Amino acid sequence: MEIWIATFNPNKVKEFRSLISDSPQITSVHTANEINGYFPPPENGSSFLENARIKAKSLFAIKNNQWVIAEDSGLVVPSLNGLPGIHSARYAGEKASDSENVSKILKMLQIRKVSDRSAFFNCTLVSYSPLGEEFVFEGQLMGKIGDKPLGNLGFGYDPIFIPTNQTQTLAELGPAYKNQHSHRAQAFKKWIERIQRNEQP
Ligand code: ITT
Repeated sequence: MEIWIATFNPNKVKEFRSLISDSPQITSVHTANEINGYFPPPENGSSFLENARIKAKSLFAIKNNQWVIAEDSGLVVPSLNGLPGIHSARYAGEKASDSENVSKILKMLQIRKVSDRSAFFNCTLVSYSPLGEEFVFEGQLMGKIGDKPLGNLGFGYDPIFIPTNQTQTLAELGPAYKNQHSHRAQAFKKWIERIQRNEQP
């Protein structure tokens, strides 16, 4: 089975490839940036689901005889009214770097004198089968925001996110931990289980 992943984020691609390496039924993996002249659609939805669907539909319009998957993900901090949420990639500005986004979270928590630093990562995955059936799965990783960035093994907000029952950030825990527990891993594993059931006679 061949799949196409509708993402331009190389860190997501790396994590998906690692998750897929445990799934022998997936024989080849392609990503949106292999398609000449294909640009990411504007993510103007108002939820993770809407944005994931926009990305999946846009790639499926071109690859409509293949399995397509897309996901929209982000960090949700309830004490900051759910921000950055669907704005995670661009929280500190249109072209913001990961470290600028991280600094903005730490600054907002400080300015607002927030004592409850609990947070979670969300991943909403939307997939289309070659027949056009839609599948939606979600994964969440609960935790809290640390006091300062620590570790260099991840991307995005990993250096400030400490999962529940852990003392280190995701960027210290590294890919083996994320592969097992992350929001993306949970959503992907639900998808692959569902697809396997579909394939059984
Ligand atoms: P695509 O839309 O091309 O997939 P993107 O980076 O724009 O790439 P999103 O719109 O889904 O993707 O935004 C996700 C952002 O949320 C991402 O850029 C990170 O800042 C953050 N994020 C998502 N998953 C994360 C993870 O596992 N670790 C750290 N930060 C994460």
